Amino acid sequence: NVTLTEERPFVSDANQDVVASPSPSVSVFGSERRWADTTSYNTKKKLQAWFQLANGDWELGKIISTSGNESVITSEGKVLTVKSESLVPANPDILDGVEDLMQLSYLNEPSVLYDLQYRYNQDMIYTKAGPVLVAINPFKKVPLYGNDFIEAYRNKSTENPHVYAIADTAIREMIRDEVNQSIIISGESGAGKTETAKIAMQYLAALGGGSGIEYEILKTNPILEAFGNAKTLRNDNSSRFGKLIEINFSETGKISGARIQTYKLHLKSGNDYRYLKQSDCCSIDGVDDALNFHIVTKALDIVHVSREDQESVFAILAAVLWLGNVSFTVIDNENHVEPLADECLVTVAELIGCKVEELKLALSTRKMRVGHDTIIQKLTLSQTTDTRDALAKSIYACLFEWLVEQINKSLAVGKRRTGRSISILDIYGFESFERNSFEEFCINYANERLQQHFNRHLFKLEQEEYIQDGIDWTKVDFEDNKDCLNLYEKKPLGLLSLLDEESTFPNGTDLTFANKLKQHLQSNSCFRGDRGKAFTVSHYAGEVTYDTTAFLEKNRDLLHMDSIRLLSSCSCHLPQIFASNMLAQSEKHVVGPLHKSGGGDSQKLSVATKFKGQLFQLMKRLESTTPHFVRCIKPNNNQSPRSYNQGLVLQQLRCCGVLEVVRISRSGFPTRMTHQKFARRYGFLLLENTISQDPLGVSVAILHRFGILPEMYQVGYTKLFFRTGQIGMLEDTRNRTLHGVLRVQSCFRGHQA
Ligand code: AD9
Ligand code: MG
Repeated sequence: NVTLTEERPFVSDANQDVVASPSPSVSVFGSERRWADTTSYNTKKKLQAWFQLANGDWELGKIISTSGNESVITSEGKVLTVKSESLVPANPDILDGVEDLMQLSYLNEPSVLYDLQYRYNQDMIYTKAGPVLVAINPFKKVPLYGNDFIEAYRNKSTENPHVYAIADTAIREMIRDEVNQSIIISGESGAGKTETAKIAMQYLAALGGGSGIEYEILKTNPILEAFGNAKTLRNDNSSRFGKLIEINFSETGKISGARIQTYKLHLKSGNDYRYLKQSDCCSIDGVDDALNFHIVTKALDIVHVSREDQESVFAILAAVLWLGNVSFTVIDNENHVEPLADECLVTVAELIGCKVEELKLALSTRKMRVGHDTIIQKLTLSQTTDTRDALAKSIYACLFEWLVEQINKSLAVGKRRTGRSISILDIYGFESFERNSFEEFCINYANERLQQHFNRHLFKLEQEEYIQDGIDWTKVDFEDNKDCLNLYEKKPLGLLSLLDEESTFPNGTDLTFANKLKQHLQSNSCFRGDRGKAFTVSHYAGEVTYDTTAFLEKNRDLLHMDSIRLLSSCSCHLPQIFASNMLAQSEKHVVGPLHKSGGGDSQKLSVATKFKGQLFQLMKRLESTTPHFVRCIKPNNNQSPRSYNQGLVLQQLRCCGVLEVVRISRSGFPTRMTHQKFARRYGFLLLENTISQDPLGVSVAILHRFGILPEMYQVGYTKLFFRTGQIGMLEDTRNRTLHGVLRVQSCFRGHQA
């Protein structure tokens, strides 16, 4: 039991309106990018405070004495002397493990970290941060799912934060407001996004089930995972595609169909999936491949992919693997090569249904248009290998798209699309590594857009509450990330435009690209040109330095027209479908001033531009929905249960904007209290008798009597709104007047009892 002295900040006596701390850690209209976390505060005796260890972890201590700018604290039997200003206020024990971070009296980084850890240690992996659900990957089975839990959330007999609760709110709001909903799940690789998406689907299927289609929808998971996931260093079952699944509901709230949109992003696949044998990860402990194969074929049956088509699917998979084994031999003294006409080449040709000779040409030559003539250029070994790999990748990508198409056909809603939908987005989160390349450059751009969506939503929520209570919301200033988005998107002088321009210049290199950025973007506050080929972008989640090595190459789509033509002429069952698709697409993309200089086979949309196009489509779809946000957090890098790495968690909380939510909620008028409550709580501090007066009158009198500055509060119809820290002063006075010493803990218990 901790006895708290009167200097202890106010702890609310009602569950719902706990008041924020009096520590002015954020300048309200300040330009700080991140919410300050190490603000010092009155280091009074006996207070609990956080101090930082050499390794960066935070530890809890109790202040014994303070002299000058140093404090003596005890922590786990040790006595230490620390700089007072480095202490960060800790919350009273009674607030240990609160369900919503907003309930914390002191909202600082160590307190947030501690709250999440406290809950995580008890298998409470879900916590709210205002409107956002934070989910920490348990890396083990936790007893939180299944019918009993679904039932409990359905009939609202539990209020614990949960993905089920998010899904439940989505359904209710969809029906109540007749607005489509979306559940946006983000986080690092291995943080649990795909599992979370499945858990949400499980709930939606249980509540909206009945027609049987929900069963099909759940079965799409093993199929997409079988073809779209791979083992990586960070996740044994890592999704190699972003996914938006839209589940359609009838007017009565029953599932009527679904649609899946994938964002095959041309990312990572190069390194992560270059022909199975190279990475020595063909078996995973505890995974039964034969059983999984059986599950997948059964699931394909359920989504109406015929056994014949399934055969073709596996034939195409085999073709991809054989293609990887095609080898080359030098044919002249200019180092040009052609493929060996061995078993590999012959098998590939047979499986995809083309002549061996055609395949050979497509792999070893390139048609170029020069003026009105077409010339045939022979390729060197590295060029042919690239061509081969690009072909294999695109066959695989087409196969995957074809599967998604089949699934969508099977799940298609009836022709009448009158009902509403809930979409679940499972997409990569913000990434920042020691070395960041083109992939991170694209992923972080997408996250910057999603963050903007997120900010706007938060802003709207706040705004609604202010307007509802008649508050002037123009006084609330939220930080925006539009400068960074501008840096990416501005034409012609933005990161994406400059990248595309340089990618089409025959003499463009990564270095000329980096120099061009420095030349044109130096004035943008979110950009910094670094030494050599690097540049730094100031993202909402922090600075990221990108190395431009291979940017141009990755941005140019390597698949050449020759390969596309080959695929479109194949006779086998499946490529017909997708190759024609592809040809149509690439022809569509020939237009546009960007690619004028390319000529011949390079007239295609760049990877970054395609990415941007897809992102805009995605945003358009999301913008017509009411969003719900889930942020998945990976507590350690070893995929192991019961291990919580503070530094790792903190970095993710920053990247996924959880700390931003906290900051945003503090930058407006985060403390709210009804007139009645305010009058009851502080009315006795007025000298005059207030019993007969109305609560609003008493409230205003209190505000005046204690000289609270007009810019520090707003009076709403039903509530008073305060800036951070204002209530603390009143609370001090109240406590001193009442007791001198207040036992917060027992007072709180008394209330809860
Ligand atoms: V990636 O960006 O696709 O590489 P995800 O999707 O974020 O990644 P995933 O959902 O695949 O991660 O989760 C990784 C692993 O964590 C799973 O295979 C499970 O073993 C584990 N996991 C995640 N969430 C849960 C959970 N709620 N309960 C139990 C979980 N285990
Ligand atoms: Mg995943």
